[in-house]
Amino acid sequence: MFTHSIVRPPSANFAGGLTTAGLGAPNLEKALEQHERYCEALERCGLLLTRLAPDPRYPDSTFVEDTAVLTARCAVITRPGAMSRRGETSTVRKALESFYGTFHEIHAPGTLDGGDVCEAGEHFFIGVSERTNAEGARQLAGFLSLEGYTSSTVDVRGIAGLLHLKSGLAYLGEGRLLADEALAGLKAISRYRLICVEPAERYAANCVRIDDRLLLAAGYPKIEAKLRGLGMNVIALDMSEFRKMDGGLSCLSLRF
Ligand code: CIR
Repeated sequence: MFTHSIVRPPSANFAGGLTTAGLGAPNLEKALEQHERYCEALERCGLLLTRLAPDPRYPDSTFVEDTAVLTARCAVITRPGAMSRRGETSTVRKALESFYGTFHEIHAPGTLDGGDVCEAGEHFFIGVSERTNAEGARQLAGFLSLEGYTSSTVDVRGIAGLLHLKSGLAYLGEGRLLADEALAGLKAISRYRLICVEPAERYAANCVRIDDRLLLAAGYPKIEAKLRGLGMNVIALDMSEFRKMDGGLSCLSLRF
């Protein structure tokens, strides 16, 4: 059960971050508004927020999820795959020091983005992607094993349009995974109950479950109806400005 979350609003130069979306430049005012709604939703789920100050040194730093992997027993500080994002980890680590006693850290030549790590109870799926290399995945698997967790790697490099594993995969609890159709055939996830997201709605595959609530991107009616039909308590959030910067819903927060 999560009790806390770390968030950081986009900085004034948010539009200068990395993107491949081709959806145009984000509107900062709208992004700040959407971020605030997102924070309110986390609070509605009962989480206590640590709000970091915007950091204009790193235009992508609102995507805090990529800087750490948080488990009930330890925090792992990542080494982001994009050079322009490497420095984002230090302020997040500082904020985590008041909550965690055990830290591990990904070291060179390993790279790992938190967006590639999907926690499913005591098991973790680790994506190998354009950002997370095999060495980063190996180091994380070692740390998780030390702490008593299991893990498996999922290579998403061949899947067009998926920046991170979690761009297309989310754990919904009770053995259920929400998955982009392109991931559905993978052996690594075959023993889970899959709820597939069709290509037109693939952005919504990145969602966040907090206890009995599900934070989902707004504007994807088929998957929203399907999840509501399964009894999920959906909170739909407009993510349009973050999508323009390749950001999914989960990447705006660290939850622990
Ligand atoms: C990047 O390319 O690194 C950012 N513009 C987006 C990061 C999104 N992170 C995530 O989905 N975990």
